[in-house]
Amino acid sequence: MIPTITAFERSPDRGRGLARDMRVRWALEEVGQPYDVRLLSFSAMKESAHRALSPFGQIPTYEEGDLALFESGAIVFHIAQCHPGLLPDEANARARAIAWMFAALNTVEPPIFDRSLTFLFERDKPWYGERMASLEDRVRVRLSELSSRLGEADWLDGAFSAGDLLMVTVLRRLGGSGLVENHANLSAYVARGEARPAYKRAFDAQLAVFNAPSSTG
Ligand SMILES: N[C@@H](CCC(=O)N[C@@H](CS)C(=O)NCC(=O)O)C(=O)O
Repeated sequence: MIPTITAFERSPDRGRGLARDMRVRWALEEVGQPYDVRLLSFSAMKESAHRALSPFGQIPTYEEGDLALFESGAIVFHIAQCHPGLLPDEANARARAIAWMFAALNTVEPPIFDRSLTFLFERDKPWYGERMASLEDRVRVRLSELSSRLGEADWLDGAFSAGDLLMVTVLRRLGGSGLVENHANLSAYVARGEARPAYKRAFDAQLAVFNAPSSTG
């Protein structure tokens, strides 16, 4: 059965692949699972039909037969559980890869996402400079810790896993800030993720949506 995911009809990131459908697309491409995409306007995301799938009126969602999921991490986890390739078979290695999935979304993403929100929506506030400095300090600490753990390895724990997939998508949100570039191993890690053929297919697919003539102008 071909799953259907949802994505922005017009992504505010202008095709840079920062919206969270990107990680779901990438996971599906990694495991070779074809998928359909239903594109949503910002208003459609808040209507009851979509809220039945996503209580918070957000993308991405995932529908496959009787199953409807929201939360990109849960969706990537489901894909990784249903197909080989994104989680190791050995039980302890699998548990560690899942720990990295949580670390990406629960420990590394929050300060990075807060920084993005502040940069996008709070630049006119009198306290912007102070707030940004404090958020960037928090991001720097996390990156430094992550860099120490990664060391010279290609991936966070052995072979590429769903943990790496999520971590790379989280770090990409810092593109242009120079923060990742302070750590050569993290820059190389992100580049390694972006060089994967499955990543490229997912990126091109979301970019094609942005470049397509829009029905809403
Ligand atoms: N924790 C959720 C966050 C989902 C999320 O924030 N989606 C964004 C796009 S990346 C969205 O729909 N934003 C519009 C909104 O919240 O109204 C996940 O990982 O799926």
